[in-house]
Amino acid sequence: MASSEKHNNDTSLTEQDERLPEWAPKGGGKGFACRVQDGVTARHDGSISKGVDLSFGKSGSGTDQGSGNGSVTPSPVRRPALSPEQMAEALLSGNRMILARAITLVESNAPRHADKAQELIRLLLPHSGRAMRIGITGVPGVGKSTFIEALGGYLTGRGHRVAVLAVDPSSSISGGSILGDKTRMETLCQDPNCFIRPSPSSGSLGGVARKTRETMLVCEAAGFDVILIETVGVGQSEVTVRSMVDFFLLLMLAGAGDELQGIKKGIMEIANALVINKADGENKLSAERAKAEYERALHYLQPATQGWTTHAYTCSAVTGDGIQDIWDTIKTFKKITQESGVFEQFRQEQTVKWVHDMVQDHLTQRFFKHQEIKERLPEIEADVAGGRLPPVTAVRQLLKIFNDSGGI
Ligand SMILES: Nc1nc2c(ncn2[C@@H]2O[C@H](COP(=O)(O)OP(=O)(O)OP(=O)(O)O)[C@@H](O)[C@H]2O)c(=O)[nH]1
Ligand SMILES: [Mg+2]
Repeated sequence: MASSEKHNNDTSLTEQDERLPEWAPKGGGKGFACRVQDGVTARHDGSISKGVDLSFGKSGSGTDQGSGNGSVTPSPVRRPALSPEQMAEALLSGNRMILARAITLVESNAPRHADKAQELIRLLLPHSGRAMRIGITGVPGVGKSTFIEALGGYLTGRGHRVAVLAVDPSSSISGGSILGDKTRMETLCQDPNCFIRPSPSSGSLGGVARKTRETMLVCEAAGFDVILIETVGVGQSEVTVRSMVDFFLLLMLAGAGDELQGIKKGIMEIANALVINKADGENKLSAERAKAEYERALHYLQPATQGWTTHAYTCSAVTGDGIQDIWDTIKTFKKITQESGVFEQFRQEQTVKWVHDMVQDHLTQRFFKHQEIKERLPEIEADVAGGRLPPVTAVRQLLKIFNDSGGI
């Protein structure tokens, strides 16, 4: 139709562009005006429109919004694909939009992304490892997100660059506390020296952990020097996070006289610091009492890290009291363990364990996805459940099926 043709050809924005659409009632006036908007250089997610000069590297303007020289082709559908080399180069030069894209690539479950993601990790690996990696755990509601907001803000205020990641296996079912966390970390979210990434939301705990580990490496290569990983202190996720951080902090609450109840001894044994949160207002006194009780309990436990005595502390994530003390503790821990060599040794052990975990994950996946196993498994399971087949024999049978059909 003539009017829309004119519309498409005329992209200059003048008063004359305000014209009545054909569906407007007669005499509708300017309230029914419509205008054609010019294209923009960057789309809502910060990606760059096709046609924009994509010169990565140190010479650029420091953003990835393009050169803004007007060479814009409006409304491209796809973002330009970047090679792992281009991504790595942009990341190392501090390009934040590329950081989000690189993490999305690393987190992708699509088989076509796997090789590219691994190549990217390989390129970034030599530039990673320089951050202090801190795990933060505690029961729901203890104040993990509020604590991270307080500690993160304290650190960015002192020139650190902080990446906040999460391992939340429940997010694969419920969407997790992703939105909740982002709203609770409102100030930190807007801090240019902080990057917050919610938990990858699919797969087993092993899968989520692998992605978080790789995301951590990407953030380190991008120049973040403190990594905070939040995980909820129930189930297995805290043990998994322990295996990827240098310092592990357990947040706790002061109970009414029964401080040690409900706390798994195991989790205290893997912590480098017990922090009684919400030590403010009326709670302050009971928090101090809880601290003394935990100190006594810690006496009977093996220290989590050789050469470091785990202590209890109090803090208030809301008022910020005690936050500086905790950061000083983490710095002292780093100094002592680096000097003794325990820091490096622990990281090496973690990397080796990571390899073992990945082999285990791969083999398990391959096994259960194998066609012949899928066909025979229900019958064998039924026999085991019905008491007709001993579990050990079932395992032998399954492994034989897998081996004989070329599974390995
Ligand atoms: N008084 C006081 N309240 C706090 C403190 N820290 C957190 N809270 C409150 O405790 C509630 C839970 O805090 P969150 O930071 O969401 O706790 P969380 O551990 O991240 O919770 P989940 O993500 O659900 O596991 C919120 O209402 C906070 O305002 C504190 O130091 N003092
Ligand atoms: Mg939280």
